[in-house]
Amino acid sequence: MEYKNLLVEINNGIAVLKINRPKALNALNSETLIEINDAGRALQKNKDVWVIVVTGEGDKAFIAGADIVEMKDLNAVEGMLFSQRGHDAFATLENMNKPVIAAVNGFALGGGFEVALACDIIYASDKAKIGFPEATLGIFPGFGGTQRAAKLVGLAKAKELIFTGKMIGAAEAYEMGLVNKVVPHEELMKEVMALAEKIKSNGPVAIGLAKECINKSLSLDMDSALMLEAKDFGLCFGTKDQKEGMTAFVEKRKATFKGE
Ligand code: DAK
Repeated sequence: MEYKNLLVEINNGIAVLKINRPKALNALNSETLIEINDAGRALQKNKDVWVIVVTGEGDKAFIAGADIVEMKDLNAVEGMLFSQRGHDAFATLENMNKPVIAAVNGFALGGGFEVALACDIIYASDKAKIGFPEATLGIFPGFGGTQRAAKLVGLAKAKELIFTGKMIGAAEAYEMGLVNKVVPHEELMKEVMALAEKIKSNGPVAIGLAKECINKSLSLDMDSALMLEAKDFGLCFGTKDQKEGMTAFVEKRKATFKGE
């Protein structure tokens, strides 16, 4: 599929997926949601990709939310379709068995911050502005924001952000636990790529399984979650990577993983 609103670059096992509508501050229209879903699925299947980075084109915005111009006149059926496109795209990012890092390079508002929340790790530029302005538009975060934000920062802080619609800076978002790290704007991609490289040096099958265990734990009781962990842990022992990792330790050398 040719993308109109996305740039996808793959280098040495790391894919950078860039939302490319800088004139609209990378706002998510239906077309972009379909493209994110398609690109995410392709990256999931691509054996040469081990880590994915999501960011926004331009210097100003990660994603300034869902496209208000498109949403404004939707009827109920179109609203449902828009919602489904969003849910498909977000589920693809969240459920792929590869780590996904959000590099928040500017405004990350509403559905835009919800994209970051569907990623596994969030690094933010010190110029980033984060918030859920939906209530100012008469809606509320509907791409998983009420759930994922509350799980990250607790109910009261998530409610404060969502009820007020206020924008906060990266430092406050970090203090709250909304983002993993804040870095100087110019250093963002360098730091994110270093993180991606660090993750890539480890066993990708094990990381994918750990991601599944952590994500599923949110909707499972402790016994079921531990059962899943035991099963996934066991699966590691069926991989060449586990043999290589432990053999390398015993032989006092660095492991070379192949994702097998
Ligand atoms: N949608 C469409 N266009 C947008 C946009 C957006 N979200 N954000 C910015 N733009 C466009 C502006 O209209 C402007 O276009 P032109 O006028 O140049 O044609 C261009 O980007 C530059 O924006 P500004 O001129 O406004 O730039 P400023 O630096 O002055 O302000 C800003 C930057 C980010 C503070 C401001 O643009 C702003 O407040 N933008 C809107 C932010 C926002 O409210 N985002 C939340 C959208 S609501 C759903 C689930 C979830 C959602 C929807 C449905 N379902 C389950 C169905 C999610 C909803 C949202 O995300």
